[in-house]
Amino acid sequence: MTEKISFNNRLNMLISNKSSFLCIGLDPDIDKIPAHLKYEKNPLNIFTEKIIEATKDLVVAYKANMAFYESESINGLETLQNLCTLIPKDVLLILDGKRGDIENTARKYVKAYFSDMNADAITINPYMGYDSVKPFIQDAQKGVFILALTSNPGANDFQNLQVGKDSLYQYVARKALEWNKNNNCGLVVGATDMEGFEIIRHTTPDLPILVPGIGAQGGDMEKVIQIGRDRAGTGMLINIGRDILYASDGKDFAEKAREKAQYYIKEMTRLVHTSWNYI
Ligand code: OMP
Repeated sequence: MTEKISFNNRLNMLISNKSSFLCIGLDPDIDKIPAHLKYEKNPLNIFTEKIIEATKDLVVAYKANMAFYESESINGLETLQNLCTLIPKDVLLILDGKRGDIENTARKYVKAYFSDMNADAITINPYMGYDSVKPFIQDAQKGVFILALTSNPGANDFQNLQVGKDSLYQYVARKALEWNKNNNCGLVVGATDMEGFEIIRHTTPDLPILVPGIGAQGGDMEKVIQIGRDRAGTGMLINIGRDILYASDGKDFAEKAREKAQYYIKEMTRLVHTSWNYI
């Protein structure tokens, strides 16, 4: 019988055991994958398989962004289904769909992602409120990462608005704390607004944070390592997509992706040792 452990505890155990925060973003773009693969029946699938094969012993998690699969019709959906079977037991699979809908619909997402595809966690958009989030957080073993402060320019349109004394993103972070009764809620906080990041970390000292924005989007990894960890020195996944996936556009793409992933892990370890835990 497998031991039941909450998503957040499992995540933190894996981070500790692997001494790494690396989450590779599986965002395979048909226009960016190496040219020699384009003659294959399903180029996306081969690319995804090779990247997973080359990096699966290095990562804590993969985050597969649904858009890159859904945009390739049947080939994309087959690739997504296949990739869900390729993830080792000691690696987490996060499906990134940023879902959020009425409860009746949310239950269908739960079935699709948590039961059928066996993902460990998903990203959700909290805009529709608690009843839209509730179905995703019933099973303690399955986690959610709730959008709080995103890395895109439009983050400023709503997320920085004042709600009483808080910014909206801080209010969302407080809500996530309230919803974390099963120890399976985390937040998405981009690496592009470090002031906001720090406020969120102080508001929720122990919630896991999924951090996009390092690599292609130019986020500051040193600062993220300095302020992003929880009080135990865990509680954070740093997602890197394009900078690893497209490390080479030649036949050595998987090997080069592995080297890039190794570079990031080394860099994370170095920064952990040269920075101090801020909380
Ligand atoms: P790279 O910029 O290629 O490393 O990929 C970033 C990934 O994180 C993409 O899948 C984005 O859709 C996603 N993302 C952001 O870039 N910014 C955010 O604020 C939130 C996400 C996300 O929820 O994953």
